[in-house]
Amino acid sequence: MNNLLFNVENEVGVITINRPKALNALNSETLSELKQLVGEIEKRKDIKVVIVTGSGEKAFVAGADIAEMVNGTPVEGRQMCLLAHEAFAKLENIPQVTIAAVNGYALGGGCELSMACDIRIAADNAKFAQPEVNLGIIPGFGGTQRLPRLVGKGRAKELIFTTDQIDAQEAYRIGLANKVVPKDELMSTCLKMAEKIISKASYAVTLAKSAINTGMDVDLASGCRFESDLFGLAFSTNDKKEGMSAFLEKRKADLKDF
Ligand code: CO8
Repeated sequence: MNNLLFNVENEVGVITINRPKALNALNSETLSELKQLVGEIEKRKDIKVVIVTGSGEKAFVAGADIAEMVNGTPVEGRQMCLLAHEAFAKLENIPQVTIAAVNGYALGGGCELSMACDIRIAADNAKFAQPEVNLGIIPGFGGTQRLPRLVGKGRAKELIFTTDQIDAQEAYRIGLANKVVPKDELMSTCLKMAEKIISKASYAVTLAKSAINTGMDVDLASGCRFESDLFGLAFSTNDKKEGMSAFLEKRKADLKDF
């Protein structure tokens, strides 16, 4: 991989977008690499949580690569957009929990990448924006769809129409960031949260993720029906037997993968 770093430790995989000279801007090659890497991670049972971050001090991801787009044709623009959709949808729906460690600018495609993760932890120097209409384009990596789902239609429209850059505290206030932490504590906070999630019944966490993701895209009755199917499935696991028995026997549960 030319543009990504990846390492795994203690069941946590860390993907680092690594194009610091371009503030980690996402070009087609990076998107292809991300799609391939996420496809590999999806199959790995030894990874329970994935953290996505950007290299360097300044940026998470400063957007799609403007230098690549400047001379692009409509067909090429659409292709890049579809490639990002595939990569981000894969990331959004992998069985593992994903945490965006937002370590600076999360602009345009960077904000969109963070929104394809389950949870966003922002360093106190993080800045979020959807500046696309300054460039004569619109958010094209899912931003027109995921931002309103996260912060509501009115706030999403304001951010996209004005291109206003918001700081980490404002992102937290509107529900875009789950937490704001001093920048030096960003990784340790993400790892601590990962450790907590890993200590739970991991198949149940995957089922809950799937129920939430699917439920957000369907009507309430269909979502609840899907939830009941997954709830039933959870009854087939050893972790359900162990978790409930441990509670009744007043001891700590020994939860495993299933
Ligand atoms: N693409 C390409 N290069 C970039 C990008 C980018 N998005 N952002 C920064 N860079 C490069 C700069 O060109 C510069 O390169 P060089 O040193 O060779 O001149 C280097 O990174 C450092 O950047 P700056 O000198 O500008 O650093 P500053 O500290 O002065 O500013 C900012 C930092 C504020 C982050 C500034 O770089 C900036 O405004 N960047 C662009 C932000 C932006 O508009 N992002 C949105 C891009 S569009 C997008 O994401 C659309 C997604 C959907 C696409 C659909 C597919 C077709």
